[in-house]
Amino acid sequence: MGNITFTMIKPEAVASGNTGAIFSKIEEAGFRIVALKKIHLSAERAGEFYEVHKERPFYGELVDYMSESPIVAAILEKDNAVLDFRTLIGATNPEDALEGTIRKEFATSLAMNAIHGSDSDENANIEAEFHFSANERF
Ligand code: FUP
Repeated sequence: MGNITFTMIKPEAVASGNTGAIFSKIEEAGFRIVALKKIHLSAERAGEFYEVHKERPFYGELVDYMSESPIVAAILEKDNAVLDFRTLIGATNPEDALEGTIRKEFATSLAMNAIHGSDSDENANIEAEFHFSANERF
């Protein structure tokens, strides 16, 4: 069993029909899907998820955006999952994302950057537990 990371396909990428294409890239890169679901976050749940950014100027916009329509959440497993997944998705701002990364191909702006990836093993576990119970993981 490798390490885990947590991801969300964000509202604009789900709404534009790119969920399957993004998961193809994720599986081709060697990640195993441990848990998967489509959910519409309430503003309260989205706010809780991004609590670390509460004082940042973009927090309100981020919460509105993440709760505007459904997301697809997943737990992924692979050796070195957190860092390898951050490499696969690319820089937070799609203008800085390298060719071949998910954000380069699917993100539309810094705010609407198509996908989330945990930034540490500790946060991967916190975020996975935020969205999935033990009996939803396989
Ligand atoms: P990342 O770890 O790459 O998801 O990026 P951050 O945790 O720094 O930011 C979380 C989300 O806030 C980003 F995915 C997009 C949004 N954001 C903005 O809208 N404006 C900013 O200046 C920075 C981040």
